[in-house]
Amino acid sequence: MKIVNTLGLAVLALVTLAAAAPTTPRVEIKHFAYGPTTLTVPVGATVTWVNEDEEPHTVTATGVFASPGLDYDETFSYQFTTAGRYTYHCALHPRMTGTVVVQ
Ligand SMILES: [Cu+2]
Repeated sequence: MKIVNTLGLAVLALVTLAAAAPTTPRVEIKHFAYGPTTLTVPVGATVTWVNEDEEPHTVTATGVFASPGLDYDETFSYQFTTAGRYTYHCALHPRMTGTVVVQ
């Protein structure tokens, strides 16, 4: 009985943790690449990009959002309120591309 109770508490703690975890997904820009390249988030999530390169980069989804040039350690955030597949790139280095899947 004691074991069952302990297990129940552990499960409860896990569920509480999951519910409390804020939805703040993060994309790191490093070595001229977005990581993860494809990020899947729920509708309503705010994604934050952080530039960890010494080179400036942008986060540009034409017609949806466009960050200014981000210097080292600068961030850009965008809240996705509509489901869909969003591809973006760096305006300064167009070969850098990434995708956010919102579902
Ligand atoms: Cu760039």
